[in-house]
Amino acid sequence: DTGTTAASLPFNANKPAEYGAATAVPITGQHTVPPSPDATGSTLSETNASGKTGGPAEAGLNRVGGDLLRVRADGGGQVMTTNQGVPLADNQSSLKAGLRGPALLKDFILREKITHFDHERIPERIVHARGSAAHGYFECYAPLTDITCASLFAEAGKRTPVFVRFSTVAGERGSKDTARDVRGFAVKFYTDEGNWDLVGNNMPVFFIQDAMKFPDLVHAVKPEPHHGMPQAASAHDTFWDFVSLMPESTHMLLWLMSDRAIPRSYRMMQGFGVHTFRFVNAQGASVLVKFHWTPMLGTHSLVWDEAVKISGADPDYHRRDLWEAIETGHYPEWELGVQIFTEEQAEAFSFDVLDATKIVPEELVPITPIGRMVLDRNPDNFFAETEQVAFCTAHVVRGIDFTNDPLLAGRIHSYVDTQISRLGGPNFHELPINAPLAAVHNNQRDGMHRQTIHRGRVAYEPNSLGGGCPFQAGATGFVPFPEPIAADELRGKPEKFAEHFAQASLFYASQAPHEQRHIAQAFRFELSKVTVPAVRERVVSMLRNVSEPLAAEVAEGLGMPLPEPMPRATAVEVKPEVDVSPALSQLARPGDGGIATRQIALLVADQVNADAVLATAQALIDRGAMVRMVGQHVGIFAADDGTQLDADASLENHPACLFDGVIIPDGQAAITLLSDDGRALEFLRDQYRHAKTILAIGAGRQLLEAAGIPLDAPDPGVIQAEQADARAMAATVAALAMHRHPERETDPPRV
Ligand code: HDE
Repeated sequence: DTGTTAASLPFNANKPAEYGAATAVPITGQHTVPPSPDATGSTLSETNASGKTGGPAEAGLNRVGGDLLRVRADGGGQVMTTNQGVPLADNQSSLKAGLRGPALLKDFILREKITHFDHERIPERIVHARGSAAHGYFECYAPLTDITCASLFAEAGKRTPVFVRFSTVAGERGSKDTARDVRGFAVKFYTDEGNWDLVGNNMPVFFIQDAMKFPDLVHAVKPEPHHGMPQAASAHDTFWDFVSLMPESTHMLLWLMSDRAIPRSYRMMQGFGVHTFRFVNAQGASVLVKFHWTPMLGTHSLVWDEAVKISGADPDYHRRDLWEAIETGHYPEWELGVQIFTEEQAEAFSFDVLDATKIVPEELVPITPIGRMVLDRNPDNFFAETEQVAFCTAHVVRGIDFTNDPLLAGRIHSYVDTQISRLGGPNFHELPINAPLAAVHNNQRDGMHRQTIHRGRVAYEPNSLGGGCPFQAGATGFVPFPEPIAADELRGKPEKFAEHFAQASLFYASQAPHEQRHIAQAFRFELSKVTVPAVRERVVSMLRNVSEPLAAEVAEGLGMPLPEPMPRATAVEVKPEVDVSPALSQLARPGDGGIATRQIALLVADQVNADAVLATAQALIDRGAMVRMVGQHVGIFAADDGTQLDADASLENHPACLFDGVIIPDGQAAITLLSDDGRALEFLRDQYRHAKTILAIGAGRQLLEAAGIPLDAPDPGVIQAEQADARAMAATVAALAMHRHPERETDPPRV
């Protein structure tokens, strides 16, 4: 006996008798009652019932009423057990011969706990390893029965549950969110006629035209195999070596070097199905379609210097943003649209719609809105849902079919195949997050980790012993579109696939001046990390076929002479239908003009002007913005009227890159303090350099001067006001709604 009384032990309130002879008699543990879902502090959001959470199905919704409640576990108020359900007296100390004795092999409780732990990890995805996901629903605007018999598009207002995972491509599971990269945009629709996975990206084209090249592409972009560097970055030799030998990647490289590759938020990026798909109606007639997701908040990006700094300040930046928006009830929303065209139209295009390195310009085929998607519930468990979800392009439903895009063909195989090793066998469709809400009946049996208990002795077809069941649906089931094919077997590509530059030029020409500038800067940065001069040269020679000014700017930035243009793969002159497509600029989709969920820093220090702090905070909060007081430390500051202000962020733990805008309140003493603080000055310089909105009230102007912010030229993003009055706040809100003020940017930056 150590002589210590149980009550005085500070270590583990649930296990008062942890030491000495008292351990011979296990003591019943204690538990605290968890807060109700409504209580503040709860991280659960079950109140946001979606079809997948078990809320009652409303009229006109899917007839399936499945939910995840059946598999949810919650230990609140429960006794602890082994995996066999045996209640545990003690799961904190191993079983030993004597208090100081050796641990005993028969301790099945220790062994079960450690064994399970030893096997907790599963292989990460080969690509798109890092991601974040959420539940929600898709709502159809109007019946599309004339062009597709897909049940989710059958009725106006019909809701289908969805689970959506956003991801980066190159980085490993624990890598940063703000790498320059493509973003995955994968949607699983749990329709009442089975699951449909629309596994897209935030860019409408891809690097390669044929699935055969995918392993090469991924080997080139992933960390180099000898030393495992760099993590989550395309800025290295092997990537640029490969793509510069593959001119078909030019168009995608323009997108990758554009601001699209560093989105401000998953909630503020477009999504694309990339390939041309088919809609098929009940009569078997087909049209070609391209899928587009458009965010209601508009398309917005970071700037590169900001993305680099966020990588250090908050590697989970996009994950946190999505999670917090949903927890605070600001449910992200996208509109689904389709470009609809016929085979005959497609044949007349200057490009091939089976070529995934090409878009169909919106000026050629406009987007028809067909529904909206709302994400309104965070997952309960990251592993069970976000990690185990298995998206497969092969998962289509009646009314939706493939085209002969050779990239898509490889994907139809790859996704199912990869889940078998990643999720440990062919029954991954039974994992709760993957299981369709529609019933599953077939003669597939057994395999690793089978959950279903099939009844009866019939597992074959045809059968008479089971009454011929399960029976084939015939014409009411999935019938492939009967595309006529008569051709020689060969390995090759259509003529039109050989044109690699026209749409890259179109993309570049369609960008706003600051977007073009960012593209040139991104090429400069990435290629400056390439160590082999011949690789840099090849990329610049490629760019000469896209835009001479762009090639010249990049060459100058790399201190190299202009190389000869890259020889073209085809002598055939392509006459593009459009030379400029305004829809390709992010400015074309500014969003709803609001500032909801924008992160605003309110700088505070002792003696800050209380009126200015409270008035600005209120005005921004009223419009849905997220306002944080950022102090020289976290905790309490005394304002000039004695009000206690509680800062929940500090200049040290929340640098400028994490905010969309900053307010400098009035208060001479506070401004003097901040003017002597290098962190405060750096905060303002970064806000300015990253083209964000700054509001300075009264004496706040002195902080701008101390930080060296240029105040000579008018700048709609730098607002100075004597008071936090309605006029000042209106100007600030308007400036924040513009997202950034790129007209302020210079290269190199002035500040
Ligand atoms: Fe993928 N891709 N991909 N991909 N992809 C995977 O599947 C593949 C491509 C995309 O959040 C893998 O489950 C091949 C285009 C997303 O879980 C793998 C080819 C587009 C996700 C795979 C492509 C995508 C993946 C890795 C060329 C946009 C993440 C783990 C033929 C239209 C889904 C996995 C999630 C994931 C193969 C090209 C989007 C290996 C062979 C084009 C969003 O199966």
